[in-house]
Amino acid sequence: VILAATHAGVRTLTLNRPEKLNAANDDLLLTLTGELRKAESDPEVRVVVITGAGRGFCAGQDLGDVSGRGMTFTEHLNHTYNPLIRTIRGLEKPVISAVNGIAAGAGASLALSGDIRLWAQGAALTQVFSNIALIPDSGSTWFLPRAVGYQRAFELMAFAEKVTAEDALRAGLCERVFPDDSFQADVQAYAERLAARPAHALKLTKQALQAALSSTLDEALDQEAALQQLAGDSWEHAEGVTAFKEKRAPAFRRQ
Ligand code: LHQ
Repeated sequence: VILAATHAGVRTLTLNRPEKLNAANDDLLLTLTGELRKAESDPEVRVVVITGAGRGFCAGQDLGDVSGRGMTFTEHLNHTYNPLIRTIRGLEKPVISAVNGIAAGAGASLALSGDIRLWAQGAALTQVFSNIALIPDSGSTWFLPRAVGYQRAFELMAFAEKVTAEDALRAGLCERVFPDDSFQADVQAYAERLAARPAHALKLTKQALQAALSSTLDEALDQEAALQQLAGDSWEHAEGVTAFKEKRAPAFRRQ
């Protein structure tokens, strides 16, 4: 259900149920979470990319799959989707959501959850939950209003309106849009550029940014002061300063 490969420090995890637009069953969700944890502890991996095989990114819960039926909705979310989203956000390496096609329901949440969101021109996002009279889950109620504001988020959720790549870029739901034809290569090139950045500093940046999303300015200033010490004590910082003085590019990748 998940294809995994590493090239040049970039671990790409591909949702692989293309005939169902990569709709998620428990196997896919638990395998993806397990793969993220493996990527975390693999020293070769500096950046993780999550993408989909075929024309879809992820169509959300597989509505034909019964694997979650022995559980309540709450138990199902706590067993599969919530650990996945928490793992993405808690990972000490950057995670890129590479949205190659339609992202619907919990698939839209997955698309929104990356530290960086790269979209193909033909991709789209839809909060389809209300089509089946459910509420947005897997973090959508948290991610979407932070990007588009409360009322726009409510409207997108109420009508399951499709957001195109162009609109997503304008609305701050993605950072870059690449042509469909070269999407995979463009994502890999982007991810390799990210992999060349200082991994330890990015880990601390991810931590500081997430803490700041739910803190006061006072708390954020304290958090920055504490984490800056860890960054400042690192070999990466020494290398960055030396490289600046020597007027050369810093070498942040040692493996
Ligand atoms: C699918 C699916 C799918 C199965 C396309 N399942 N087969 C829910 C419940 C419990 C606990 C936890 O949380 C959740 C969270 C959720 O994610 S709820 C939302 C679940 N997802 C949906 O309701 C999306 C349903 N799909 C759609 O609305 C459309 O398929 C979209 C808008 C994604 C794409 O539309 P099209 O591009 O027109 O493609 P299609 O509809 O023709 O789909 C292609 C095939 O994929 C088709 O199969 P077929 O055999 O007819 O070719 C679909 O049945 C299948 N598929 N989504 N979620």
